[in-house]
Parts: sequence; C-alpha cells; structure tokens
Amino acid sequence: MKNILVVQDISCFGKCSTTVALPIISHFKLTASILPTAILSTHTGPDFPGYVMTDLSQHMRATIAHWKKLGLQFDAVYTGYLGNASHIDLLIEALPYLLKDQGLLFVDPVFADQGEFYAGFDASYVEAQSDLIAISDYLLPNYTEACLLTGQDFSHDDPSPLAIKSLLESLQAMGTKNAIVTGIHRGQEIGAVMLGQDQKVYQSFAPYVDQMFSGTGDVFASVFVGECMQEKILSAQAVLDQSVTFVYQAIQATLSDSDPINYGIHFEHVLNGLSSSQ
Ligand code: PXL
Repeated sequence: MKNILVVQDISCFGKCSTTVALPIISHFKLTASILPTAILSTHTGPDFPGYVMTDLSQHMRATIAHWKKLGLQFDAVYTGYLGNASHIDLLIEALPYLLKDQGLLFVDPVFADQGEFYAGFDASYVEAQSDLIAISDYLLPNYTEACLLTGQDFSHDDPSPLAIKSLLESLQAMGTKNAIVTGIHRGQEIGAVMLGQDQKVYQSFAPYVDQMFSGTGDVFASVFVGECMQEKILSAQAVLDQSVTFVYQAIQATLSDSDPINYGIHFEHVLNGLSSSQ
C-alpha cells in the first residue's frame, strides 16, 4: 500500500491541514502518515482570535531520527502549513531519508490568501519555502501565494490568460516540475490552472461562490495528491477536474448546513462521490 507522509500542523478546531488531509487521503486507499509541525487550538483565521499554538520542532527532530534508524520511507511527502522557516530547513535535510527513490514531493506553500499573509508569516518565510519548492515535483500555491513567490503584483481583478501563463512559468523556473495555481478567478467562475512537466497548460473551473471559505486549498491539495498517487495513472486534466469539482461540491454541502463558514468546508458529505481506482 502506498504511504503518503503529510507534513502540516494539527488545527484542533476548524477543519484544515492534517484533519482534512487524513480522511481524504485514506479515502483513496492510501496510507496517510503524519509528521505534525505544530498543534493549534484552532486555525489562525481572523474568526478565532487568541488561538494557542505549541511548536513541535523537537518532536519532529526526534521522529525523523527514529524513522531514519528504522529505515522508514514514503512514496510521497505532502507539505502544507509548516509554521516557520526552521521546520522547512529540518524537512529539507530529512527528505533524502524520508522519500523513496521514485518518491514524489507535493508542496502547498500555505502562507497567504486574498492578497494578505496569514498571521505569523512574512517575506522570510517565502524565502524559506523557495528552497523546498526548488526540489518539488508538484507546487500548489493559491493565487496570492503564487504572486508573493514570484514577486508579481497581486490583482483583485481577474488575471489575463497571459498573466497566468507567465505566473506559472515563473513558478516552474523556481525548480518545481509541475506548477498548479488555485483560486484563479474567471468571470463568474473560480478554478485552477496548471503548467505540467510536459509544458502544456491545463485548466479547470467551477461556479464561484462569493464568500471566503477556509481550508479549501487543503481540500484541493489533498484530493490532488490522492488522485496523483493512484495505481492507475490519471491524466493531468482528469486530476485537475476532479480536484476543482470536489471543492465546489464540498462548498455546496457547506452552504446547505447551518455551521459558521469558518468551521471549515463540509467535504465529508461529498467524499463518497470521489472515485478511487484502487
Ligand atoms: O488552511 C490553511 C491553514 C492551515 N493551518 C493553519 C491555518 C491555515 C489557514 O489559515 O491557519 C493553522
């Protein structure tokens, strides 16, 4: 059974990062292992002021040393919210031991959205993420993160196809093999655009719901990783379509529920509709 290492925080309330990645990756009949970077009482969104965070650097270091001793290795490593630059350095040093020979590295940089950094991040963190991006197979930033990573201006207007292509090329020039930018607006739609290793551009869009949902990037990336790691190789277009459609369906399920939106999107309602080939 393929084993995917999820390296992210555990937010105990407000569905995102590890608590989203585990059920989705398991749904694809993949083993999901975790290397938690921090434990937080909630995610850091503005609706949860006063969140508490425990840094797990020491535990990360000890875990990596233990796994190294045992020779435990993974078919893929999927990184999301890493919390600080030292976690990134630690991971980069450990990756040669953690990843199998043909193992894949998926990097969702997770540090900003809507043109703004998340709490606790700044330009030095972007710099640290760049080192991880340089060795990644798949890079999955949202539009804000893609602009901050490449030094391009963030625009609240719909980016032109030419601007998107140039953004993707700049991301690929950072060293990743496949660049995927999420949260791209196109009229009444929102979606993801990808520049593949084959130098082809793929895109997928769904209707846009004009509200701010948290954790959508984590849901997207978890489905994307799950799809890519199936035994049966799917086309890049199929992976993108399924990931975009799934997020849209999960948003619809969230809207039909009375929970506050900042609790996270209710992907559980639509998980059974997600096809897994193994
Ligand atoms: O959804 C990304 C994410 C993950 N982890 C934490 C966060 C966020 C976004 O705000 O705060 C702790």
